[in-house]
Amino acid sequence: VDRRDGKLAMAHFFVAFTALAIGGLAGLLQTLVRSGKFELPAGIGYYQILTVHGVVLGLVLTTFFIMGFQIAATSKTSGTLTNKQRLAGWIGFWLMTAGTVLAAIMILLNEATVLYTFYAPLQAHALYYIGLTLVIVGSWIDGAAIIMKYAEWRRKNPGQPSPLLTFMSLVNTMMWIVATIGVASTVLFQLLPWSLGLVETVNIAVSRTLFWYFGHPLVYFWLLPAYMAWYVVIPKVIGGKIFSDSLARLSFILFLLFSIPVGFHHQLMEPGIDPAWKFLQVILTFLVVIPSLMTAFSLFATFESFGRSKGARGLFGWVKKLPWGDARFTVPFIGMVAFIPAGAGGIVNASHQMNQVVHNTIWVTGHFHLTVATSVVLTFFGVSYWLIPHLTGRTLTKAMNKLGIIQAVIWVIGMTFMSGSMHAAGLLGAPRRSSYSEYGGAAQALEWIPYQVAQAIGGSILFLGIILMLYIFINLAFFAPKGEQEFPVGEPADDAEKAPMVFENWKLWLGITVVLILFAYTIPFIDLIQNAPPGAKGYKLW
Ligand code: HAS
Repeated sequence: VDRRDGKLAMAHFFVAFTALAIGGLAGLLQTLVRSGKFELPAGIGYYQILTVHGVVLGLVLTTFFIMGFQIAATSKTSGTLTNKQRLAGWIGFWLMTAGTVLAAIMILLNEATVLYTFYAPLQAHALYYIGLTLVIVGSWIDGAAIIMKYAEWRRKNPGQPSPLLTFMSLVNTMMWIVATIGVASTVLFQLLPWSLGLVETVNIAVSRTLFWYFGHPLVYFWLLPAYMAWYVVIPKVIGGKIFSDSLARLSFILFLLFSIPVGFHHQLMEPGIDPAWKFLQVILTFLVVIPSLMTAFSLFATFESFGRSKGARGLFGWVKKLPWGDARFTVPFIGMVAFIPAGAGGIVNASHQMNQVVHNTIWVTGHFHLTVATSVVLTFFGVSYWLIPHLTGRTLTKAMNKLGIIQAVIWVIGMTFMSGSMHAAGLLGAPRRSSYSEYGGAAQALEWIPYQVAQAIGGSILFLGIILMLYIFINLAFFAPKGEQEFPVGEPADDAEKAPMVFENWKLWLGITVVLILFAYTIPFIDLIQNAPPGAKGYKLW
């Protein structure tokens, strides 16, 4: 990657890892409070800390890391950004950073204790919403750098499929832009005027629906960069080939189509939405599971083909041939394994009847600590081990490589305690998003307490993992020996056919995406507006 593009990507990573430090500390404090053995000092509230944790890790760490990674990946595979493209990247970066700082100040002042989902009736200071708007608009401009580079590559290489990593970055960017229209609408047209006192009420059901229109593709926006590493980088790291370039493209296109019209699976327990539309969106949710199953298949195939090419025999002989001592492989691999129970939990959530058991319990928190906070985050750490030194002109030493593996093992131990006990306590009915309480000595609540102590133990172990990760990051960014670290980009298997050009037909894919969204959401939105309770009708738009 060109040094100038590297600087842009690194700027994103500095913000991302600062977020990791702040958000990780907030997470530790939360688990300690919930264990009942610790009280927050200086009048700091539990929900304030919970908001810091969710916003800073769920929204800031992820968005900045992903944008930085995708810029580096596009620059590597489609060529150095032009000055105009890089300028878009920097403008986007600074807007996002300014918005983040503004939102963070409001949370620290306790003026925006609205959790990371920030939906009504919780209300924040207007400056918080303005901060979020800057982050969203900034991310669009940042993403424009990738779109412009892709368009330029296609112009220069007519009739050729674009480089796989660029293609994947583009799909994720487009999915993000389509999805953020939902959250931008509720922020700009509902929450901001409401917090400024311009309107007295807002239609809460509409605001939550707009949020989840965005909220579900948001989780795939986190996941797809991990899939980029799994599909393209890992085969090269292990010395193998990409199982199928076309299958990888198809799975990304399926994510674009099916990620968005599924938000109702977060609202299955909410009134005001006709069950028939919930049913439809549940079906679409099961369709969006398919590209993940394709990914699992493809990864097993990559690993097995590689192992067999090295002479492995028997059903699982290939496992022994994988490079277990290489953090660039082992750390994301642990993330992949975690995604098996994580995804199974997601399927439980999406099943309407079972959702009634787990909704709003801490099971859901356990689910997303396996998905985003293990599968995705460990993959991001695994990517950092080669990408940060690649961008800073340094190398990953043996000692740091070993520390990387130790870090992942610590993470898994901490997460097994924390997420495991969250799942278990959730099945016993423990609510999510609640501080420590004995609920007046209720027998059921007493059952939750040992699990909450286990969560605190897990949270403390995870915090150690965060300190170790920050140490590795600082080493790779500033102190590791100078040298050249490879940016591993896998190649398709020798007998692979060229990817068909239909994958690059954006009119077709974006067209189907829009049709599916309109199909899944138009009538429910009309219902929500028409059936709004009298108070909500006070708002002139909705
Ligand atoms: Fe989810 C709630 C359903 C995936 C994140 N989810 C959440 C929330 C978050 C989140 C943050 O239907 C909470 C939001 C809030 O604050 O309220 N989720 C799903 C489904 C999937 C899913 C069906 N979620 C994710 C991913 C996330 C994420 C990914 C972040 C990155 N989720 C739900 C539902 C709710 C929900 C409901 C609402 C619950 C409620 O009531 O509030 C699917 O996409 C999962 C498909 C995945 C698989 C696994 C495939 C396995 C692979 C690994 C292969 C491994 C290999 C290595 C090859 C089917 C690809 C193995 C090698 C060996 C040797 C073993």
